[in-house]
Amino acid sequence: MSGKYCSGTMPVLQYILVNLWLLALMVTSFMLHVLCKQMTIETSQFSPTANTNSIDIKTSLQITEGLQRFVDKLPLMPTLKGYATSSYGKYLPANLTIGMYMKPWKFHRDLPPSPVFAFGVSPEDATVPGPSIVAMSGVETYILWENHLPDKHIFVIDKTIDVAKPSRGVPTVVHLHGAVTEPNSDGSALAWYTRDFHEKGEKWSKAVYIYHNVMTTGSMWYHDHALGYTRLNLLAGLIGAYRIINPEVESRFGLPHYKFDQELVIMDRSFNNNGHIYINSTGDNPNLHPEWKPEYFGRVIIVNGKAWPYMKVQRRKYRFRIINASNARFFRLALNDGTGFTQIVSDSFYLASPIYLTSALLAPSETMDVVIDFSKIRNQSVILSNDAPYPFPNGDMPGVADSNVMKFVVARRNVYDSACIPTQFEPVRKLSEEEAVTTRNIVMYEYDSWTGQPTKLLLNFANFNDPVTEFPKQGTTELWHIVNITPDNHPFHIHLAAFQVLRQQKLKNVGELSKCAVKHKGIEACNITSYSDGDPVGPPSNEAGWKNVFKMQPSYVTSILVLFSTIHSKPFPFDPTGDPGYVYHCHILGHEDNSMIRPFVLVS
Ligand SMILES: *[C@@H]1O[C@H](CO)[C@@H](O)[C@H](O)[C@H]1NC(C)=O
Ligand SMILES: *[C@@H]1O[C@H](CO)[C@@H](O)[C@H](O)[C@H]1NC(C)=O
Ligand SMILES: *[C@@H]1O[C@H](CO)[C@@H](O)[C@H](O)[C@H]1NC(C)=O
Ligand SMILES: *[C@@H]1O[C@H](CO)[C@@H](O)[C@H](O)[C@H]1NC(C)=O
Ligand SMILES: *[C@@H]1O[C@H](CO)[C@@H](O)[C@H](O)[C@H]1NC(C)=O
Ligand SMILES: [Cu+2]
Repeated sequence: MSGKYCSGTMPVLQYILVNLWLLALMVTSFMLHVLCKQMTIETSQFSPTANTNSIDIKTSLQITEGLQRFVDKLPLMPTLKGYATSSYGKYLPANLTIGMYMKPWKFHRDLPPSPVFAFGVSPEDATVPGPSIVAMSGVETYILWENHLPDKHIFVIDKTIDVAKPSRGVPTVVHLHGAVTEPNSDGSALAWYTRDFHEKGEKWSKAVYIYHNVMTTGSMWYHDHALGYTRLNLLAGLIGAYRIINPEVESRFGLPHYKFDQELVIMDRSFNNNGHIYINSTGDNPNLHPEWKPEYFGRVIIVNGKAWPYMKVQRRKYRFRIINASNARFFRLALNDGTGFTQIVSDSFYLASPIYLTSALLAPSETMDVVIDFSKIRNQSVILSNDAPYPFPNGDMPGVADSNVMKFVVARRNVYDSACIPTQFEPVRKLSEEEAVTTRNIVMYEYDSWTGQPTKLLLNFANFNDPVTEFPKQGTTELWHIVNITPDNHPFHIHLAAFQVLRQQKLKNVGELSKCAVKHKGIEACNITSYSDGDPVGPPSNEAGWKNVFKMQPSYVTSILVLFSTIHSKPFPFDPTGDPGYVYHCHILGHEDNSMIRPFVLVS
């Protein structure tokens, strides 16, 4: 059944093992049940300090450090089917209505409920993250995204950046990250709307979005993208997972599926002692921007809406679709006993072949599918940990709180596991530099105040609302050089198009290059070659295939080949040209909001 791809157990042996397992299951299930129950009774008498309303970082951290880890069970988000099935077994398009609601949410057993913005089919069903949408490859999903949010936001809004300005209400617009979507359904930052479509942005054109689900398979996520609000709307909870399935392709791979295939949506948050999500709402340059800060880091790691949860797992393989939904925190994930795992998907795309890793670096908004084989774990539990500095790569090391992500409680006995990790997936067609019809330079630049605090970050020295400068021709490949002369690593994301990383070239004399770039408002006049430091390097092997986000290292020029068609070079099943176009941007949300985001418009 899993054919030539599979490197698992032999079929006859499998058959015997299945039968043995079924027998063993009947005998031991009751025992296991009792055992598991015992294992999860972890005692903790922590209770939060008296409920005052003081919004002060010390108290917030106190709560954070005092919260007991691994006491809440990992929630599995509700799933919504984005397709229907006819009586003949044919897959048909489906219509969904998903609302955005304000509601209380328990992030931890010992935290009071936090006001959040949550996606769901009703206020009662709304969750953080929102429901996981399961779409069928090649079958359209129509979604009416309804805004039911109140007049006032739960966070302070900074009106001094380029921001949606309704007279009241919370502006939102939904973008499906990694999707191949028509411009009018892509969630343009200017297509925002408030409750009941009362007020709308200048590029709003329709209420029901269409997702063509053209990709063969994919793990993606949906989130808010409203102008100048993205960082705050995501912080409030407007995030959810979305996957495109393809039974025909995936049954050949034989990977873990059904309940052994789960999303892990990871984010970081801090809390006040009254349970409210804490954000320091004084800007770094308050005279210029009263609230805006370039990054947000929380000290509590939240997985599927719970702080440091635990998950009981069987001693077998599981597939996890990990989505980094944090604002600015990078995660370098590892199992704390040194056991490795196998990465199979990077940013929605299967790798050409799986890669065994002992740790993996995930930037904000990046997604990664891994298989963890818990039969390899010797202990009864293992912790998924994080050791990425924040800001990445030169910031502080995480402490005891944020170095823990979640805990897997592993059952004692081995079970029969029919899932396997194939030795190869589909070959990835390598784009070549020769096929690029256009070359573009994109300079990442950070403006600082006299105190050295960032005041805004730009791409090519242009604001979001400056005229469009990129008009790629649909069906073509382009070579983009991303020149990062800021001190930060920026996860660079392009809507619609997938890309491949060609090379990363280190730069020297960046101060001088920076002066030249500022003087000419671009680097065309600066002879970038003369700033090369050493030989270029390729992407890491687990990022050598298709990508929709790539981490642009500071003082590097990273060259990528961008394909403006589907990855199988088929035309888009919709008109990708025209208004409101698409965007490319940094996925650190504070950067994107001010204003590391630029439009591009496809032409035919
Ligand atoms: C979805 O909605 C469209 C109209 O927006 C309608 O034509 C279609 O029949 C609906 N499909 C389903 C499966 O309800
Ligand atoms: C909030 O941020 C401001 C500006 O960076 C800083 O001066 C202040 O100390 C911060 N407040 C707390 C409680 O950390
Ligand atoms: C998540 O994304 C943020 C922002 O890009 C990044 O800083 C962080 O390292 C990422 N975490 C993981 C686990 O990838
Ligand atoms: C297994 O658990 C024990 C006790 O918690 C711990 O001391 C030991 O380091 C663990 N072993 C591994 C390989 O993680
Ligand atoms: C750019 O710099 C390189 C390396 O220093 C040099 O070989 C080349 O001639 C320069 N090109 C121009 C146009 O000045
Ligand atoms: Cu950035």
